Amino acid sequence: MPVIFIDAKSETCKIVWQYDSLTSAKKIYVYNSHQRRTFRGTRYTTWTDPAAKNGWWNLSYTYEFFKAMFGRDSWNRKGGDLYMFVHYGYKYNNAFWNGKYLVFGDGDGNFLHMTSQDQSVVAHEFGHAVVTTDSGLVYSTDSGALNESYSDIMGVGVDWFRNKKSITNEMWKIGRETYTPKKAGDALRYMNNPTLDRSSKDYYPHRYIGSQDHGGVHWNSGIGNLAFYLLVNGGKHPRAKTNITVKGIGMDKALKIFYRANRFYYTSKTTYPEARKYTEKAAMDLYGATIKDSVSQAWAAVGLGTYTPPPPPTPPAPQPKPDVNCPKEYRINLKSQKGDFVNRPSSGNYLTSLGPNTGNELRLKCSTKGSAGVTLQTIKNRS
Ligand code: ASN
Ligand code: ZN
Ligand code: CA
Repeated sequence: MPVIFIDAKSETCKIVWQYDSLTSAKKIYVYNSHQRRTFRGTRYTTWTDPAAKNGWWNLSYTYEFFKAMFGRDSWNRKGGDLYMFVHYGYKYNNAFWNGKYLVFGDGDGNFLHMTSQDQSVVAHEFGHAVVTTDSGLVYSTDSGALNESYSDIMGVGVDWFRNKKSITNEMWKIGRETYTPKKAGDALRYMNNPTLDRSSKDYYPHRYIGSQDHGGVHWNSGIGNLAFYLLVNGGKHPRAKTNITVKGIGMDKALKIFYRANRFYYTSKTTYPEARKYTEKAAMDLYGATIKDSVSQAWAAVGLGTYTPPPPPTPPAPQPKPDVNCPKEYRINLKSQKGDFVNRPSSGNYLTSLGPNTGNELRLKCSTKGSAGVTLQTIKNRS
């Protein structure tokens, strides 16, 4: 049965959202942790609290995104119930997936504000549940950075989906709705230019290799994030670390490639160089060699390997210009030397005798094909 949401405020009462309630197994339960670090909260049944109401919507769109884009039914692919805890902890400046629940702090009002109200944050945490189910990318070093990057990618994906599949520059700013509520225009992470946050990396040879942040999972995620951004939008490395120009393929294809790589090829230990290989493979499966080339370009642009363009097709050998008078038949009377005299045909053309000649008449044919060599010289000498 279709469930249709209509924008009652617009004059045209536009449909803003619809889904089929019979095919959707979406089950979302929102709990209030009452600002304590507990999962013994109370379940919301009324929706006046914006942390719960907007949280529900953000998770609902996330579910619908995975369903519509990849045919995925919830985080575990089996229609698993979704439990969301809001107001978790006191001024808690974070959100996370704990293996069972999606958990959202209120933030302290300076660094973060109401994390459940941020679409990219809710989708990001759901992304962790998907990664855990599909590839199990271990949350440290390269595999951890790929895990983080996957969550950011799906975060921007849900934003795009919610915006009727139209990209804006703002969408590349992860966490912009919750980050520094007193300051406009900034974000937790910038997928289109990761080093803007002053901790993320955007070039694999310069990746963080220390032990903080589980081996830099939130910093080295910038490398994957930028590769994804370039794959979608096209262009070059924002800080000119490489000189490759990526041919963009748009959001829909890029999302499907990254989803498929994590779903079928990544393992718990996948590294960045392997991610290049696996996303190329996924691109080849889905769309063929040209799109796969864009994937290679995107990774090469962030310092993962090189990209050598396929050799340009060899230009066809120049074809001899046909003689202006070709093809044509000539008749020359040898005795009177009257008739159609012709110039020596240009190279690649042939004058062929159309013998047997009758009487004194020489009949010649000029053509671009042939083997005989009756030249004009010969004709003249005959006279
Ligand atoms: N917000 C952080 C993240 O999802 C918390 C965590 O789970 N590491 O990356
Ligand atoms: Zn994360
Ligand atoms: Ca801000």
